[in-house]
Amino acid sequence: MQNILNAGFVQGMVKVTSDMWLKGWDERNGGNVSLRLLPEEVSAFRADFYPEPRCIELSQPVPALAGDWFIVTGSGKFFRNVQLDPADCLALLQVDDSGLAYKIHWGLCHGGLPTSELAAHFQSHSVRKQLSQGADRVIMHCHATHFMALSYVVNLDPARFTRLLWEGSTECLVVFPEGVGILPWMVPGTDAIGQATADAMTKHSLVMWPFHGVFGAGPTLDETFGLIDTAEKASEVVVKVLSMGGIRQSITTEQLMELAERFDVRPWQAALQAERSDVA
Ligand code: 2HA
Ligand code: ZN
Repeated sequence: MQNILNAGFVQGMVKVTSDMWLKGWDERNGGNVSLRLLPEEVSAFRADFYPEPRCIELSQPVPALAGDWFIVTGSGKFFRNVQLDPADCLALLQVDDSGLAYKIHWGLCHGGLPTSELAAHFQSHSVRKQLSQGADRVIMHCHATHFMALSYVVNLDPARFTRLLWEGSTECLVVFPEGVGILPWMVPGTDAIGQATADAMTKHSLVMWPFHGVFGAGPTLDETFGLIDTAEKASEVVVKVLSMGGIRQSITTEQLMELAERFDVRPWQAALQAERSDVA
């Protein structure tokens, strides 16, 4: 039997949380990550499971995730500490067959609970799993600095904001052709913000929580980190451009359409036709 600390999914969570900390996106206990696992990925590590797993009821049922396994970050845990003690900072859990509760089989070795944003993660997983026919397995939340800074100055219309980011770097339209959804400001850690996030995830792989941060969805930890990193990079460019006096020239609608054709993506039409959210 292999040690679960060497499992690819534990090492992957260590790497991504460490990178996110180094990016400055996850101060204190900010941010949370969940990765859906297949039973065959988990079964090799049964020897490390708790003999009597803790069972915890969900505040909102997730029938679409019945029986599914997840590794998630723990509530109140600091991303900078995950690499030092993954068994304390992470939790391996399985949703029960009714989708009403879950059991913690490994991790949180000194007690505690999975991420306070579990509702947003599970509701979003339900949506993305179905939408992507099982391909999407990661939900990632962080406080990406420039992305959230923009929420204080730009028009918060999702199509106009998407257009602004697409113009912020040539690769953006290719990386997130379906654009960025935007919620109103809401209290975090609630079923309501979880439902609103999942609703936005029916159309977008990126969702802005204004004055707070970003949610991203993708097939792997690498892809989802890369998605948020790309949006954050474009946001940083836009922040610098605005600080230099604003946009004087940019990528045109025709050029965005050329990009879409070359890379065979279908960009969100509303954003392609939108006027950029211009605050200069
Ligand atoms: O505490 O980022 O949104 C983790 C969070 C809550
Ligand atoms: Zn947060």
